[in-house]
Amino acid sequence: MPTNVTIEYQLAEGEYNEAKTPNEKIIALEKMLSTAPKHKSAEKLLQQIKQRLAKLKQQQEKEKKQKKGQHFSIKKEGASQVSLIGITNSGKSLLLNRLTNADVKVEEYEFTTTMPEIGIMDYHGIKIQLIEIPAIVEDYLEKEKGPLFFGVLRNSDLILIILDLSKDVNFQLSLIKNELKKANIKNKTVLIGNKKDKMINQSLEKFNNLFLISSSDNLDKLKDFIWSNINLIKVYTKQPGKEKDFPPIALKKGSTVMDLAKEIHKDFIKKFKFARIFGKSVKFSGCKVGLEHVLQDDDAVEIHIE
Ligand SMILES: Nc1nc2c(ncn2[C@@H]2O[C@H](COP(=O)(O)OP(=O)(O)O)[C@@H](O)[C@H]2O)c(=O)[nH]1
Ligand SMILES: [Mg+2]
Repeated sequence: MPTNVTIEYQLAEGEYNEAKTPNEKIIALEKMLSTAPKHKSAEKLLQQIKQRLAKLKQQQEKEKKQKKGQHFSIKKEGASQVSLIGITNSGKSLLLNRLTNADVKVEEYEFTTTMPEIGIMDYHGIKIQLIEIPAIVEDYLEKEKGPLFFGVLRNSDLILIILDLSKDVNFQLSLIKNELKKANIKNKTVLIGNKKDKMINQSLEKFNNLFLISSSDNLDKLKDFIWSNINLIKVYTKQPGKEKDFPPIALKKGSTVMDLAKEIHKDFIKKFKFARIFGKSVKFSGCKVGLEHVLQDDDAVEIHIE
């Protein structure tokens, strides 16, 4: 114990020794700091307190940031969650509005979207959740809400990188890829070149799987493109002699008749006799198959039970 400490200091030190949480420790250390003697021989003591305090605060800050990143996620709705990212003004909001039921502000000025915006896209009766993330900038993770927004990407089944074709695409892509890399986000990405109508002279050959579009184009092909990059198939159920039922059911790629039967009703498997398939996964329409048969996109399945 250094010389000449006050009773207040001793009490504060007692509190520190008994503190259980980092926050309690910080409060006690602050008390110690304000009550510690200020004369020359106590310099070392002051230094020690300050160091401990700084370390604890730093730790607390770090934990706060991490928590933010982890805990912000948008509740998944529909069969899949797809995020849109890109530089400001690349046309993300307009695309979101056109693809979904969203009605988000679209403006000529920059940084219009300041919070994630959500919409539901209908794809042949399958609901897909689309989320626009506020525009990518350098050092995104260091921005106040950066970890929060990147948290959404981590949760997404697919990330659409929206490139503005009226500006340098190489620059945009390296900025975006670099930010994703720094954040260690490894979710699947695909490229969409937007504002095709205003494309500047630049070579796009090296980008494979790049989908080009402008706001005057029909969206059907873009929807197909998005769907083909999601790890799902859509399968229709059907009653004998009738048209296929609507809406279809979304299943993981590689799913079997058994997976479909489970989705519909648990008793289906017990009573299952055979299924007839109308679609790509069979050689002829109405082919009889068993529970292990692997389904394909757009198959219609007639399940026969005892
Ligand atoms: N010429 C052209 N303009 C577009 C296209 N898509 C969006 N825009 C315009 O680009 C601006 C920015 O659009 P916005 O959707 O707000 O971009 P965001 O910042 O990425 O969300 C608006 O003025 C849009 O009307 C397009 O395909 N062609
Ligand atoms: Mg926007």
